[in-house]
Amino acid sequence: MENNQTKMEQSQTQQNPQAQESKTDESSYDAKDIQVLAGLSAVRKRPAMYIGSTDIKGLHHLVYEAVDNSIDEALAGFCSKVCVIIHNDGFITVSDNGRGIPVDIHPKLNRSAVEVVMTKLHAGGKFDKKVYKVSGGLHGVGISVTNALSKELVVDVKRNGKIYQQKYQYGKPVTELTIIGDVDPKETGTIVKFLPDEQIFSATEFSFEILSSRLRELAFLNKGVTIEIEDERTEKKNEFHYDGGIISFVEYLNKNKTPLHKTIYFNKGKNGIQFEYALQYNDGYQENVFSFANTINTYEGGTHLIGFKTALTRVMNNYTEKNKLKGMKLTSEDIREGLTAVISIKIPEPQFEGQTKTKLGNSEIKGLVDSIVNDSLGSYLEENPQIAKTIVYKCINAAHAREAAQKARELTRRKGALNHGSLPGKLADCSEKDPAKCDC
Ligand code: 0RA
Repeated sequence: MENNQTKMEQSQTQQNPQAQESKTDESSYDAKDIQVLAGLSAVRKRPAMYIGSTDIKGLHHLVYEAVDNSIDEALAGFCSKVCVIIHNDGFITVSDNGRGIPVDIHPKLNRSAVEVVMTKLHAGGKFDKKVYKVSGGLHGVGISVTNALSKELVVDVKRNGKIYQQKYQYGKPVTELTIIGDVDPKETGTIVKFLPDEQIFSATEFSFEILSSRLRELAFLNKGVTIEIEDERTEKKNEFHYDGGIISFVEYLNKNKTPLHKTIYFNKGKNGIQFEYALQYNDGYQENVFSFANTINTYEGGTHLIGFKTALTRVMNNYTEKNKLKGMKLTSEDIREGLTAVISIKIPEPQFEGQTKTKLGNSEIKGLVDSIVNDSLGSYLEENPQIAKTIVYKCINAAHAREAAQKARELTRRKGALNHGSLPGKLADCSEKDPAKCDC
């Protein structure tokens, strides 16, 4: 091994004099060993920096990081099924029928690609520079973080008609990558089984419900992929598969409501960015808009959501004006009453901001989404006047209700001002501005 390494370094140096420079950080055996271990100990020292927290939420992130690798393999077109099994003994398994992590020796790092993926921060799908990692955990840190925060982890790879296995503890390999059996050469995939480190996490029990709801979301966002979850503790099982993608998502969200029209859906690509949205109004008053960036639920919104809302408001007002349906201006809130929508964007370099890193920050996205929605929804309304009218009347109704509510509020306030002096005993105390004098 050591000899090979030296030869390889020499030939690299001969071919490319600049390689000398990177020799110490990437290709020298000792240096890269230290680099990997430094990465892992950084994760163990400050786990929250990598998975958000060390509570129940962080615990489940370990699973999402593993699942995201399988989803990426599915998005690349090589995997159709992902399975999660919660075991009785605290272990959890994530498996897929993808190509299997490559088992050959990574030329620069002189170790198997399996080991690199499992131990190197950010090593995830970066092998192939042409395809960017689309799905990504909270911070897209990769499965090595799951490994670093696990007391034990076993990876099995089915590839080339063999089953390869390597075991780790606290992220460090404790065995070589070893062939443990044969398999039909057509059968390929990756199986990762791990036990979270109870010294790191304040909670170590996986929740079937929490995992199910995220896996269902992932199945909606990655149409055609089958995602299964099984709980050996309770024998509960779920299987998620949606050929309709986010159209199915919207219909799922509206399942207990009365929809006013068939779901509107568009999917557009521009400059390596893919944006899709699905929307359907129901006869209720709630706004139910979910936004995702690279399959991450952007609870705090961001530029994609702003672009979508801005365009939606403009398109509806333009249509209303153009068709002389009503003289009044519809506010963005009027337009989102009874609206159920899912928007999903996939971009090469997402910037996540905000308190929980769930706000998309990329500034160029706002205009791009705005223009896609403006054009596609604008034409859709022109081509589907019946649906357009249904939606616009719903929005006008909301505007009337808003104005009526505003008037009622003003009236109540005026009355309230007149009555203020006559509040009885205890309640009157509550109107005191100085908290020291207030006993409620
Ligand atoms: C690196 C390169 C390739 C696949 C993967 C990683 C991979 C990683 C994981 C983790 C869980 N499941 C996975 N499936 C695939 C490309 C493989 C090739 O070129 O054959």
